[in-house]
Amino acid sequence: MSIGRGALIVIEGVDRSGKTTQCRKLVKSLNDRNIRTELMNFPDRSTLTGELISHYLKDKTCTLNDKAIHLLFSANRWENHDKMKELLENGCSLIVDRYSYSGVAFSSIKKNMDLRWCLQPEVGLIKPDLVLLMTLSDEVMLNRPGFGNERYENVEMQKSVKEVFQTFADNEDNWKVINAAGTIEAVHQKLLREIISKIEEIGDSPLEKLEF
Ligand code: FDM
Repeated sequence: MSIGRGALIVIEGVDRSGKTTQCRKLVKSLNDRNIRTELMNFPDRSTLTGELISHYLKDKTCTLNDKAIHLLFSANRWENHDKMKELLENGCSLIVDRYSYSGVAFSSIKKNMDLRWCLQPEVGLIKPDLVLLMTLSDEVMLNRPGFGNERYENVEMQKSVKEVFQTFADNEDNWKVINAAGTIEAVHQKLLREIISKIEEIGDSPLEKLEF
């Protein structure tokens, strides 16, 4: 398929919804169809801010002001902004495992954190062409194999994050909800269909910036 610019596709969802597995499969399927695609994920732990973030997530005794860690997650995206723009402008699509919306969701549910404040550092980043929200009922989410050991990997936090994601899905024009309860292959096919149709639709339209 020949396209102008690449598409920015973001996959969001709670832990255990299968995001990471699906992102990898999507990149492979798109490349197999000659749609040049790369995988990215946030937080990108390979950068300087990513190392700090990874330390914060792994070491629950690490105390860091909630606004400071929020800005670090955002800075981690800004660090990758120019590279993303260049790849997209050169016709490479990106499948991104978490983006600004995870940033806003995980921070804004904390005590004394204001949603509007959390949105601001994200303004101006590249707006995804499509955000696919992988949803699971609480029941299915709780029956999937256990959480890891990092900060935020607990049921209460995941339930609250799920609500913020749903609010985005209800209000943002670029969101689509995908039920993640099926088999890996069935969910993959649903996601792939949405992405291919979006890539066909965007053609050479200019990249847009996030605004809230
Ligand atoms: N997370 C992720 C945030 O709190 N803010 C962000 O901006 C992003 C991108 O980091 F609990 C949280 C979500 C998750 C944790 O993410 C690590 P991965 O996908 O499990 O590595």
